[in-house]
Amino acid sequence: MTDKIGYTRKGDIAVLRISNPPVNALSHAVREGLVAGMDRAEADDGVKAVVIVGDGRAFIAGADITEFGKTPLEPFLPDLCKRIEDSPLIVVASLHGVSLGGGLEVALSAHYRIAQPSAKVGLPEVHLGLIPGAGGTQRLPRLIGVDAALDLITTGRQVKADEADRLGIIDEITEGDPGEVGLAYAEKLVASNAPRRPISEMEAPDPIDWDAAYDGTLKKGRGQISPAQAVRAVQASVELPFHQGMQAEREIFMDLMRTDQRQGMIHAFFSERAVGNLPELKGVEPRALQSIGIIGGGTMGAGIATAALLAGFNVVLIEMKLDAAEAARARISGNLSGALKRGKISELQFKTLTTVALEVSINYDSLASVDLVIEAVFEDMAVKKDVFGKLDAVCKPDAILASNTSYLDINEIAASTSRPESVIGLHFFSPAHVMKLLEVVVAEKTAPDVVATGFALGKALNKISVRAGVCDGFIGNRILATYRTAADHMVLDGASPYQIDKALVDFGFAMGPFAVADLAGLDIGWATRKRKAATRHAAERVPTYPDKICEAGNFGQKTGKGFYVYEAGTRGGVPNPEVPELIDAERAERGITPRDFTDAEIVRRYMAAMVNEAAKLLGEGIAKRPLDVDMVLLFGYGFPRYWGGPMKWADLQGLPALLADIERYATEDAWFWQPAPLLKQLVAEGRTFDDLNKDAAR
Ligand code: 3H9
Repeated sequence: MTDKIGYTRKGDIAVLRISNPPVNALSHAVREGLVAGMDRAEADDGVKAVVIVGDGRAFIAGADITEFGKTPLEPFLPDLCKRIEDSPLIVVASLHGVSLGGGLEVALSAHYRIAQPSAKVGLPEVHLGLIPGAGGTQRLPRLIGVDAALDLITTGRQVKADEADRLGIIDEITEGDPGEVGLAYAEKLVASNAPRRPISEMEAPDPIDWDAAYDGTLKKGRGQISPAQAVRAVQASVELPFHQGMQAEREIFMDLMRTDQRQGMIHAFFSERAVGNLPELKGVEPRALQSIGIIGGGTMGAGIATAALLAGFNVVLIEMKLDAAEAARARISGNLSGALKRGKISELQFKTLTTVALEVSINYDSLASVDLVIEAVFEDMAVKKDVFGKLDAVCKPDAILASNTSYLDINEIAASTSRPESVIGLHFFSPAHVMKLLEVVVAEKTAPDVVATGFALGKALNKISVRAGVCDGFIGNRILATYRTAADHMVLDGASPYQIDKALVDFGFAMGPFAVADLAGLDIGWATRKRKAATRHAAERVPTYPDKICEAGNFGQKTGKGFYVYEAGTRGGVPNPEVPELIDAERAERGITPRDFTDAEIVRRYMAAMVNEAAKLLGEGIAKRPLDVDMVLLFGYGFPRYWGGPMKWADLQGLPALLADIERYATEDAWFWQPAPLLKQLVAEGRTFDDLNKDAAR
């Protein structure tokens, strides 16, 4: 026995209690302890049944992810599951909290399962680039059939106890202490002479059209391979005897363990948790937050208001005129009725949120007692300064004043108030009640407790909050501007916007950059180009054909035409035939002979531009850690999760080769392709971006 497993006996029942905080992951010592516990129970005279139960907040959250990539140590998890299932004693798993991955697989190797009403079960391995590797793909289909098992395994979704009961995953739901409930259930089973019930001995389920299921799953995965591989493993459960199916599962599991996708997804898992954990905020208490003011009730302001209301804050929204204020209220109600329809809030909550919790006003005095104000008005420094001046005058002294600007200088905004230490950037992404990313922009004088409050707000709103420093575009939009420029250059040199979009969607992005531009509105890029024209370096290559699209009144989806043409009632657009003509004309004007680009070259240049700019940001301290950049791109820019983020992607490709490519591109355009000093340094030292993440965690 190890100290991770407690052994107690009551009558003829032995109880094995797992104690491996925080979530009882199946670390080596837990696996060893469970095997030893089974040995002891079987040797313990008179014991007829074993109850396995978890201490703390979960039964078992799965295999210990921190052990992945290291040499596996015996006993392996599939062997532990076999050891449990093969026991001559009756084995009961008593589930509470979550039973995920290997946790559910342990439960499936028990002969009976009882659960708390609040328990959740699932096989989320696909989210880590894996498949269940301890019999989940072999036992679950035998227990609940192929269709239901494939649904759970290929989506990784968690199901609550009632659904798990309906599906037949668990046998009983009983509220109470999991140890006692499990014990009582085991006593009942023993008293009624219930048989052992090994799932491996159950009949194989009926087959389905495996190739169709595989193809459909592969397509849905948008480049992610593990869900489709899970189909093949489930197929083995139908076509092979149990022990051979287990071998097939193990082979697929081990193959996936060696993939970049597994590394990328596990990087994403840990980074998602590390991103809000800033060394500079250790021991810093956030300010109290109950009520939030919002200036501006357009799409962004209304989205932020919706998110804040759903998180339980009182909201005071300020607009300039009464009709605009009422329009803002209508927008928020519209957003909230979406939440009502999806069952996220009740009718009563909807009523409370749209009336009691929300105040819409045209008078800044209504903000006198709010704890934090988020300004979401027009992107113009003079307008922002005017708003901040008014806020500074009416808000209580310790109220935090935040700007949702996406590129303006927060230092300058802060300097226009009497409380620069209480000014911060909170950059939401539209629609703000849906998008997960929040950039917390820390200005020169922002106080640590104000930064901590920004992060506390992000957490309350269920966002992934990332610390950013002040620069034009902060982390996300500054990097976007650069990789978008790389795409623009490729168009000038011979690629079409449509080939570029397709190559990047095939790489795994949710959308390509030109489709994104159409969605955001082409007028935004147009305004940025005009704004930057005065300070532009002579060597910068900026295409003019997109200006011509805008001059004709075509701003993308909202006008029905941009890079694509959008027919009413259809999703997505078809290429706008006018665009290639405009591009041809510009190439002719510039004397460019177009050349072909392969899809691989498109991806390589686009990604190289992204990584190089990110490395510059890191070198400047705008982003503190590579993982911060990764999370911005993952949660705000549709970057494929299975690559872990651009910095993880770069590590996986190898930094020396990437730097060599950037230096080669620089022979064509030395201005744009200036290698980031940090990238050169890492290559010289033989280090990776992930090494910098590790340095930061020390
Ligand atoms: C698997 O089982 C493979 C098998 O099929 C086959 C094997 C052969 N391991 O998320 P939280 C840590 S694959 C190690 O903040 P919450 C987590 O990093 C596994 N550590 O809390 C964090 O650490 P820190 C399949 C883990 O309440 C702390 O626990 N299982 C593991 O919001 C708290 O986590 C999964 O994929 C783990 N398995 O959510 C489940 N899980 O405090 C993955 C968590 O230092 N886990 N930690 O930052 C989750 O989904 C959530 O963590 C959970 C709790 C729902 C459990």
